[in-house]
Amino acid sequence: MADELTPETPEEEEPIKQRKNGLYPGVSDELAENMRSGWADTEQYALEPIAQAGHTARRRAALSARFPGERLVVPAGNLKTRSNDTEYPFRASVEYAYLTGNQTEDGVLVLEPERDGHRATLYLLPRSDRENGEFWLDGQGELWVGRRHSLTEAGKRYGIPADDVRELTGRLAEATGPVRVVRGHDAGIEAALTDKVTAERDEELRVFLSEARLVKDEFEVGELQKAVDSTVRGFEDVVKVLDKAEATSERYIEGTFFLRARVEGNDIGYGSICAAGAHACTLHWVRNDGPVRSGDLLLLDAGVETHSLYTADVTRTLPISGRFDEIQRKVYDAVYEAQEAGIAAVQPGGKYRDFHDASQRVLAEKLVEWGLVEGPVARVLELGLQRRWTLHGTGHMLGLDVHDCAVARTETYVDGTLEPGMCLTVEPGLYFQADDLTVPEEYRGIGVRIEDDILVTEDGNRNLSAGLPRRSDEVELWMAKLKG
Ligand SMILES: [Mn+2]
Repeated sequence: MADELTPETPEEEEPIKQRKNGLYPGVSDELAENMRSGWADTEQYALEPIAQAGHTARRRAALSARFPGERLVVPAGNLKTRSNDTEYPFRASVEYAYLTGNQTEDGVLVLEPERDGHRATLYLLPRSDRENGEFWLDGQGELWVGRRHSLTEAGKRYGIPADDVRELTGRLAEATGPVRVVRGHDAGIEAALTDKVTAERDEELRVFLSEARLVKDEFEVGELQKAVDSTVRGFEDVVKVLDKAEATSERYIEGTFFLRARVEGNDIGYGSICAAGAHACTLHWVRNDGPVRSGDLLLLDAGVETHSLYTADVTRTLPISGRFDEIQRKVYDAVYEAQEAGIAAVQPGGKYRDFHDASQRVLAEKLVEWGLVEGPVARVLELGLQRRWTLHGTGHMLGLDVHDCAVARTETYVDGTLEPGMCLTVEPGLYFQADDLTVPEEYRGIGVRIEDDILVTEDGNRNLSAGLPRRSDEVELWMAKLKG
């Protein structure tokens, strides 16, 4: 005899799915019947398209024109397990977000070739069926994860007709004709296409979508500005609580910035680097568990990501006490001068490499002037000797990824020409490791980076992050005002 928690399930009936956490070990027929009905119609009949719907349509049109007659498959990706039955927060693939504006896990954009262009379909999980119990008994049921758009609603919202994603792998397996898929996001979709695609042709699709993002449209520029504006407020938040950070650790800074990112945006765009003292010399210091001491510098490299997934990428190096000491100011002012030279070199029609070369030249000059490396400067630059202390490239494209357009070809990016609408960081730095015996002791443990987000315009550039002061005396004034 079965107890009431484990009812016998007749063979002919679909067995009830059990959640992994075992909250529903069994369900009586009466309860199952009860749960089917008594729910209001919540269909949203008057939905407006998302703000960027016109832009995503233009982006899909450019993609369609590049690959006529081919079926193109762009997955959003799936949830990734963090441990046992918990998952990392989901972030849609940039290719999918760029082309649809949608961010739903397991979503797939498919462009079907037609005689003229392509027909786009957004494949999504529809609303939960209340009849078969999936609404409340399945882990993906809306009762557990929240209401989804109906397919009709999604179609209106994103300006793309939507269909049931559970039908897609079958359709792809049966489909004929040339097809390409953006790899690395959805193993199930790739498995359905395995006999039909090649790595080389798929890579061409990925490269195209990376290069398409080099020049930002009006919507994207607006989002980047929003991301930067929130980031500016996040930096102000941090300065206001430096005394609390001193009483605790770098984690207080990380948490303070994260609060701003989550309240105003979607998230942080990358792990915040909250590096006090010599930690500033560790380029990707994200452990953020060190002490914050008055008299040291704080290198804060952080960016808010907007709800549409565009991120800022800003760095300031701040004196925790509010005042730079002599050697800190000397290093800081050199980096500032290098950044000024770099920003001035961001010009439409100019070479992408120009801003890097301009910044590196200034830094090499300073290192020679200070007697840390033997000149002349031309020799230092030719042999790259300054790199012991400059360490990294001077910037990168910015957008949906913090290091955006990463698979663009060298000739269109690193060896390319700047165009209006491109957005990049200019972020020179000088880093003297605590154990660097080639420099006088007073330099050791000082790391300085200044990073701004620069938009190439028709007649020059615009610093999107000009809301944060950069010159050393202006930084001190700004901090004094915020600390009160
Ligand atoms: Mn950066």
